[in-house]
Amino acid sequence: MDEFAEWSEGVFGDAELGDVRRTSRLVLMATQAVRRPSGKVSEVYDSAAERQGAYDFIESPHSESKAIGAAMAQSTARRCAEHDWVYVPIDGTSVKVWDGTSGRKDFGAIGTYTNGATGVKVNNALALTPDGVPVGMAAQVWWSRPRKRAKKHTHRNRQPLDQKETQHLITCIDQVLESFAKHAPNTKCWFQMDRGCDAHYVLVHLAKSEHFFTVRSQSLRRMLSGRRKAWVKETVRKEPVLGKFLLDLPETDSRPARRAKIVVRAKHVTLRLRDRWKTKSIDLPINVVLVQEEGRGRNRVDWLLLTNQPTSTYEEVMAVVHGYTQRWRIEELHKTWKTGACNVESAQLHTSERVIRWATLLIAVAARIERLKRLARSSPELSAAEELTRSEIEVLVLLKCRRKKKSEQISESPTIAEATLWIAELGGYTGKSSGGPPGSITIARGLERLSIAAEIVAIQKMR
Ligand SMILES: [Mn+2]
Repeated sequence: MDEFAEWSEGVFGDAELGDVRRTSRLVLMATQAVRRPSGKVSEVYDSAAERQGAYDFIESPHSESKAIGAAMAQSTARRCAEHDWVYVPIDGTSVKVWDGTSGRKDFGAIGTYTNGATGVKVNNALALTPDGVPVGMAAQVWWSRPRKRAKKHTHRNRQPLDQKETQHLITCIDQVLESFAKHAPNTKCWFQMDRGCDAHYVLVHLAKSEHFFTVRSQSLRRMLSGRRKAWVKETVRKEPVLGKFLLDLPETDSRPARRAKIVVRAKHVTLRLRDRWKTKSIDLPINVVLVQEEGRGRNRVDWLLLTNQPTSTYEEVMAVVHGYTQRWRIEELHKTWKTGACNVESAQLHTSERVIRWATLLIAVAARIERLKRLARSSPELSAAEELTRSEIEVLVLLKCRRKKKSEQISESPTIAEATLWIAELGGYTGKSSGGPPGSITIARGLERLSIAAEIVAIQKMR
């Protein structure tokens, strides 16, 4: 078995699809997808038989996406069991699928209701080691919104929509907790969530679990218990500065990467959480960390983090801030999944269930690419043999030796950082265009070329 087949068996081998042949097909499909990631089924599977097998699988009434997702989450939890705790960033996104049939397909609305975009919504939970290396997907919860915004205040729709969506987030948290209770009972999750996840019910729910959490507060005007009009941000702002540090912010759609000068403060408070109709309120004791960039820029960092982790010393507060920055890993995963390497939105499948099946397979592939990228940066000295098979390393060394500079020394047993760099070079990485370390796209392309070369060498040896 090569490394790709081994990985695929580990992630999807336990999928309960009612027939072992169906599970074998899924494992085969995933093996090929991780070798040659692409959003289009027809590009991943090049032989007619493989392609037909893949379409049959995706269209079968028995290939339930829930069972595929459950196998993936279970294998992630098992691999987390060796750690005392792991980070679990959760974030919502959507997979856009164009419905060209004026509403006859079952895709829901995404984005704003007026833009007419259709697709499927999803909450993703990713597990990361304490070093910030992706382990795999810890849970996925999919849903479709109605096509049109529900009229407010009708009897049937008394619950506001955003509250219904909060329910999907709670389901996602619960799936993570259930799968860890079963497969990694001694491992704590440290959930990391952005403003989109901050809701009264989510905070109360997390506080009741025995796990850790940090949620960025959406409202800066959350009330403190006991006093009228005591806003939490203003209260923490009056605390003395605990420390200053430099924080490297990654590039986003709206800003370039930059280094920010940060000031932190923290305080233990009791929040008064009230529901939308202000019929009842709950007092929640919580630690608050205020992370602010110095200066006046419009896009400056201004995070109000709510956590159940200790915040009495500078080190403890820094652990909370560092943990929150690990949330960026799920944003990067979404990027690799949706654009670039895996391109899930180009799938062109005709029902949301089929899109979900294929997208679940592709997110496991995306998580593996992110894992390799992060390992090369966080544990560069690790032996490449930890992640690649002997024969793949042999072929990689062979290919590298052909293209090396005269002065370069090539080790027969490279480190993970060297191997990842060579893989990225096969994928067209030169280090010149971005200036940074290899990214997901060049790594994915390099892995594809490596797998083809390794296959040829294996065939040669058999002759
Ligand atoms: Mn978000």
